[in-house]
Amino acid sequence: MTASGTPASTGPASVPHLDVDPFDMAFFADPYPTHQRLREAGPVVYLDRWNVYGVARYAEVHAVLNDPATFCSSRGVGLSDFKKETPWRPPSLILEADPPAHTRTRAVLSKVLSPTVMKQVRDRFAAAAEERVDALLDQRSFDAITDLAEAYPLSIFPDALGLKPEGREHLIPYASVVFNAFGPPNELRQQAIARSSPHQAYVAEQCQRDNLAPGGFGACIHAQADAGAITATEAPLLVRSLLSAGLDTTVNGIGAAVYCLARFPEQWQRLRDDLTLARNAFEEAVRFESPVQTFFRTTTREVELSGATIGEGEKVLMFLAAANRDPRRWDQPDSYDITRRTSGHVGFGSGIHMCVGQLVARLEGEVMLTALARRIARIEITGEPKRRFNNTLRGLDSLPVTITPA
Ligand code: 4IA
Repeated sequence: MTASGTPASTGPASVPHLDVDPFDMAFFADPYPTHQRLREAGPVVYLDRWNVYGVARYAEVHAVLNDPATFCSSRGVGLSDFKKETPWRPPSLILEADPPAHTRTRAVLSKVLSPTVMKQVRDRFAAAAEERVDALLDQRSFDAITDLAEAYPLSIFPDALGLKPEGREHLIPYASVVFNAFGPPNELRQQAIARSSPHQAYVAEQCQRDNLAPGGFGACIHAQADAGAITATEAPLLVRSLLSAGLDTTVNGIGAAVYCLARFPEQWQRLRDDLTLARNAFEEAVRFESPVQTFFRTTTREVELSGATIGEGEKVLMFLAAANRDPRRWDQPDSYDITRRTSGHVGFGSGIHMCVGQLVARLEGEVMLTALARRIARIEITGEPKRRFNNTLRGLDSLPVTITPA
């Protein structure tokens, strides 16, 4: 059954049907009441608007993520089923793949983004964070999204990849297309894809071996082709994964952390009193805001999930953000608490597909929050935060702040 062809009145009788659209502007503006409705309606629900199953409780989101043989990724992790529709771009060799194909590409990116590699880039990432904070202290009043959450990753990640300076303005718009494209065929997705050609052309070109500086993440991926781990044809597509997933995610993760710390001054004070909390303050922001809000899987067979029977070839929408605030799993889920035991949150996913770049994200978050907390006494929000609307990513377009030096 396709989203376009099925009357809303049909579908599975055994699960609650909801008429909510988790991809419309009203939902994005305030998803929390709907997240609660989704969790309370039952362990598995059916969303008539898009003809998909949904899971919003922690237990079911975790279960789906950890059964990749039944809930596969190779038919796409957006609404579109690659078995029925042509993908908007060639599928990712890691995100949109299942074992055994996934196992091989995953091993390559794991090696390229390993703890050893993090040790090599750490001092550079930390120095750049200090430099960014220097500039912000000169400004005093600035936009925490453009001047901090975007400016910092842009000052390190493209260089770490080995990209040339020209054309980097395509990176965030390209990622924005990627994340909108996981959603349903609404205005956001259709407009994003319609305008994607220049961004796609830029990205395809930068993935080529000759365009990636020696020593960078990109060159390391191509070196894995020499070692026989992947083919020379696969290497550019794996570089594309870093360009797709490596920048806008950390922009929204750092943006989330700053937005949390600006709204909850007592947490900011705790961080200032103990800078070793920086890494967990970032992790808690990923749980609390869940920059990546949702993802789909597709069933490979009929399956029973918490009493609901789901047929083969059905899309299942996982509400990562709702699972990360499920009161069945978390104490005071709606509090931002930098000393919380955050492990087990699904903001980076879970299981075999869990974020392969998580060490890069955590490194950026940790060194930036450390640099901020060391030198800034107060962060005040001085204007209306403006939301950025995307089918998958949650974050702000603008967050006007004024800082007071320590
Ligand atoms: C890829 C889930 C998100 C962070 C993501 C987006 C794109 C890709 C991977 C992950 O293109 O491989």
